[in-house]
Amino acid sequence: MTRPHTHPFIPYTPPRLPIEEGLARGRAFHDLLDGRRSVRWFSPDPVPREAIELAVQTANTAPSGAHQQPWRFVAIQDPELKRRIREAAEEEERRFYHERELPDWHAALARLETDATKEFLEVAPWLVVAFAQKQQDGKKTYYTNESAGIACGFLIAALHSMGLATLTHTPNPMTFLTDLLGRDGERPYILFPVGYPADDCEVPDLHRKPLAEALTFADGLA
Ligand code: IYR
Repeated sequence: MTRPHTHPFIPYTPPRLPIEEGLARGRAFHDLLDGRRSVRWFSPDPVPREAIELAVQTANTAPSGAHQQPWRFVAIQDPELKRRIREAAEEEERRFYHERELPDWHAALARLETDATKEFLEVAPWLVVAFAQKQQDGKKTYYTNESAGIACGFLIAALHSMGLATLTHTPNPMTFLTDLLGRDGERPYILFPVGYPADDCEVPDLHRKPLAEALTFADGLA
């Protein structure tokens, strides 16, 4: 077929999998991701730079609004910088937990037993901070948050596939990261500690909601 393109297009014809094989791969992928949990207790064991590069390379395959790829990941292993980030994050968290009047939010978090102490920001061998680029070269980006969010999802899956753990940590507000990391004009989006879970790591006993609550087949007009 010849379509009247005004920009370069290339054929995209990935091999079609027999459906049995597709479903088997889909089940294996689900089982892999179903084994993922957000971790707050990390081992200090080192993680090679290559694992971080690979995870970000995978995040970088995410679809994005107008293909603007409005993300930037900053990877940190310097102990002094991690210490400064922990200090600033804990300052924000102390306000969040002890000064701000947010009873509903605090109640919703109770089962996670989180508090203002963020030891993992120093213990995890890497911190990876995702920034969302609201602008690029002075021009607005489109669907910035959705795009950055999808890229972060890919990052989380890539890390898990390598046996690494992470946490979608969002100190609130996290503008201190813009200053500490010198990323003017970019919005700190998620802070990911990355490493292996500690030998005595625990996670809250939480469960995925049933498929019937996550999926509705809309058979016809509502
Ligand atoms: N940023 C705080 C509070 C917090 C908020 C949500 I939403 C969570 O899912 C978990 C924690 C903290 O990191 O402790």
